[in-house]
Amino acid sequence: MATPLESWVNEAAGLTKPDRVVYCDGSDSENQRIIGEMLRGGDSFPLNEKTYPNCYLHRSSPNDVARTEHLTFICTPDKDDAGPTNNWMDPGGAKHKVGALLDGAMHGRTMYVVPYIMGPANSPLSKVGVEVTDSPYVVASMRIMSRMGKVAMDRLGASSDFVPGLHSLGDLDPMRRYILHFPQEKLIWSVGSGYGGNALLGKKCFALRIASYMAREQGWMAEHMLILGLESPGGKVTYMGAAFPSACGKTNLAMMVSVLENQGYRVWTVGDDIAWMKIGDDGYLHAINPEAGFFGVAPGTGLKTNPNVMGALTKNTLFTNVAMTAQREPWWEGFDGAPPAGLINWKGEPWDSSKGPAAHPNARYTVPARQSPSISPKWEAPEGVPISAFIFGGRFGGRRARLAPLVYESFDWQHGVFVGATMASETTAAATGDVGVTRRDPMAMLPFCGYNMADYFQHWLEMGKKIPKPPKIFHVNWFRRDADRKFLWPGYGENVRVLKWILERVEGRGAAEETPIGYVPARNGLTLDGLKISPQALEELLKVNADDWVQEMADTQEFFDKFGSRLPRELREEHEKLSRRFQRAVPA
Ligand code: GTP
Ligand code: SPV
Ligand code: MN
Repeated sequence: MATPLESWVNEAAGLTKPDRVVYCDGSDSENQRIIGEMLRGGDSFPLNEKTYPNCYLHRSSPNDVARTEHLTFICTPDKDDAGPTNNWMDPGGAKHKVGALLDGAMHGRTMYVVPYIMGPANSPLSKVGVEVTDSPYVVASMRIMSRMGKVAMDRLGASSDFVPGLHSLGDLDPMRRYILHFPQEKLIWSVGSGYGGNALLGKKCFALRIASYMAREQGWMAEHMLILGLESPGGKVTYMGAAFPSACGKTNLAMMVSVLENQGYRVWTVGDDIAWMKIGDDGYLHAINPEAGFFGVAPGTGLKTNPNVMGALTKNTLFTNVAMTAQREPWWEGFDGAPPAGLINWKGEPWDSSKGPAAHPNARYTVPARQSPSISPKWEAPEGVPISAFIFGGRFGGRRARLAPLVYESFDWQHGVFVGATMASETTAAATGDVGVTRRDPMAMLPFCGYNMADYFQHWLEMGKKIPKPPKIFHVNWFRRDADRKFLWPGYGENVRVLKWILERVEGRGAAEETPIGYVPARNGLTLDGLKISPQALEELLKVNADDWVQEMADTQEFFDKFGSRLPRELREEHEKLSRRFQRAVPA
């Protein structure tokens, strides 16, 4: 008798018609064969074996360098269950249309069957997925990003409790590219892309879109959040989850080298992108990182801004769409210093400055998490880590660049949900389309929520009532600019100063000042020793401009109206409370 896994694989093979089917066990010898296949494909290259052992450069198709949100669909029988922020297709229609593209798509190719666990192998919070794919690059990436192969087979056994994902490169034509999610069936189909979140189906497709749907059904949370532990003098570690939209600083914050290390404040990395959280026996929300690796943005990450990341990347790393030096070493804008002579750009051409950036702005590294010098001793704890604070944030342009102060604390959980729900951020190179356009991105989940966002808000509100010791909720803005458009805050390792204030607020200390939007640090609240920042810049960073917020509240109204009567009443209530607080603060 075939197991449920085998039955599904046979069905997928029947549709895509590969020449052969290979079940992956995750072993080193198998990995060597997969890498060999990847190199034979012609778009991957070994890097310098002395300085970057077991590292490879992969160049994806130039039209396939980022997630494609307009080609990503939630397929539910009722369109309203996908909601106004998702693209929707009827499940039957979607299978008919995309089934035609998958029909025979693997002809002449190998179908790899990749069983994987999202989460530590021995954690009750973890879940099994199975991806079939015709891309050896995807297999090699999944081996870094998840617990893959035998360990997953052992956990699954003959059970049908797994999330199947069918992936084919197809012909890589964006006209024939679809990323489909069937949340009720817990099924994923992806065709026409070999890049990142479109193709490594355990990440955004399963761990966020399908998992967010499961989480609401089952009373837990799947969030686009890094997880970090802040160690304070004496060795106590306080865990925080932070949701920033794509390419807005999660990996960098999670792996930060603290400038306050000599005072005993140090950051430990549990996860850099996704958190699965469940209420623990101790009343805290406990988080695990479902991933085993980091798929991080390369440009802007350098020896000065983030030595921890750079230290992790010198072995066993796959680089995608970075530039390569004459010594066959990876390079990108922000690496360290000026571009070296003899660079080959991400497209494989000799580079000069007339050709634009040498690395693609969404160039990435795929690295095992355990290689980070900052990896937390608790990063694979089966029970997860207790979360004391949630932090929302983003990258802001235009008027918004001076809207949110460097940091503020919400009044309570319900207000915190409002703060997350009304988040906005600039679009980045992580997805195709215009960069720098400010849009609403609630809880950084706009591209990743597998169901109606209004119901997602409701789920957050309900979780708040159920968690005996709920995290306090904060909002940060590392990207506030002055009149000359220069960043007012140095960011990166200096962000620990803000984390320290957050920790103090969690512990009921920390000097704060009440404003209509929440608590901001009092003038003496932030630890600023050793930082050169002018009193004016600090004033500007912490300012709450009433005029800007009045405009913001009108925008919020418009955004909320999209959800009609499905929007939770509590969010309208918070909106009204906010405007009353401003009226009180600035009497007409
Ligand atoms: P995804 O993997 O797409 O979800 O992105 P992410 O949120 O992990 O973003 P990441 O940390 O990779 O940062 C993306 C970009 O923001 C990089 O170019 C960083 O250099 C830049 N960045 C990160 N942190 C800071 C900061 O504190 N200040 C400034 N100015 N830039 C930052
Ligand atoms: C993001 O875009 O939020 C990422 C990168 O983490 S990707 O895996 O491509 O979605
Ligand atoms: Mn992400």
